Amino acid sequence: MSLDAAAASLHAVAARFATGAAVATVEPFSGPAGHINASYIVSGRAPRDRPIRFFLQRLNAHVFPSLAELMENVKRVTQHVGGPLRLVPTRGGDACLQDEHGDVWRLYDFIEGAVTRPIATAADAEHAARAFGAFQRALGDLPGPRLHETIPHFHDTPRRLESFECAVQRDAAGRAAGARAEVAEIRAHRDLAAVLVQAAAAGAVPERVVHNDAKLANVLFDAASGEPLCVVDLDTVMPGLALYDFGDLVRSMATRAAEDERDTSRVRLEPELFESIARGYVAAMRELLTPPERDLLVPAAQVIVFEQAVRFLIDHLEGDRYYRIARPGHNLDRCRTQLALLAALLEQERPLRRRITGI
Ligand code: GN1
Ligand code: MG
Repeated sequence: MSLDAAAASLHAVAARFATGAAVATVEPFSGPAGHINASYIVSGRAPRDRPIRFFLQRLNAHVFPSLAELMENVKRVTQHVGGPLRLVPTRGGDACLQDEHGDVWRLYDFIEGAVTRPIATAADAEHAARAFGAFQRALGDLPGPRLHETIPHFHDTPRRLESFECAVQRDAAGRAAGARAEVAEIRAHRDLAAVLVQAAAAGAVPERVVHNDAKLANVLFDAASGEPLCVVDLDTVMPGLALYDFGDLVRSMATRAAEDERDTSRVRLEPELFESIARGYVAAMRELLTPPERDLLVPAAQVIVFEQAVRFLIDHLEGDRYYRIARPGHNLDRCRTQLALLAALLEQERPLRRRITGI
């Protein structure tokens, strides 16, 4: 498709939503928009010539088996939680639309004056952890039916490990030899995989509606006040364990290194950041958090970081088909960062546990 044709079809997609505005431009979103969907900013004019913007996304049909079910979840969750994250329906009243190529699109109000944080300060970490805790709390009384599993077995770490062994055997992109050290390191930590699924199977920790991608980049902060505005990226909100979200909070905020830092010597675990995360999360969850969940907070961080290392390495071995990359070896760098963080979480387990006891 030529550039002009591409622009015209984006424009046509945006015009099919009930924005109440005349669409002027649709441009690729330049901010951090995740590794999975494609995001655009729609600018237009509302009545009385007021400028107005929207956030348009083309959903990734390779990653999510049923986009209709996914959108059913997102609609229910945004309506139940309230706040600034609002879907704009199509002119026909649907939550999303399918274009003539079969691509599925959704539109949100653009949240003006919001920023994400690439790296957390202690205050950000506490705020973001509180926001995710409050999100889980808000969804504690979501009326039935049970939400759809938008990606089945999403945090089934043992299953991820099996896929990893298959990816190593198949070596589809011919990269296994170049990742020998990482493959060995993952195998050395394989016992971690069962920790959370076993706790769940034994009935020690309850199923809840959780976010499942509780990373720092998925919290919008008010640019002026620094307060969190809302959590975003609700594609994986579904039944799961509170501990999955706590694990991702630690994964994304307890270090000042970026997820794709190339220099792993910079991937340090900051105990004060960890403590801020735990304080914010525990404060927001209050009595909802059971003693067994509390006991598993540190192991959960280890498991989720391990799982993410596994997932990045699978994608590297399979030729970067899942996560969008910006450079060769990107997923291998991401895997190494997770492994460095995992090593620190294992080494500092006792002092981290003490910090939780002190909260
Ligand atoms: C993906 O969509 P995005 O970039 O926020 C992924 C998460 C990973 C995360 C790692 C549906 O999230 O599970 O933890 O990348 N989402 C999906 O940064 O696989
Ligand atoms: Mg996502």
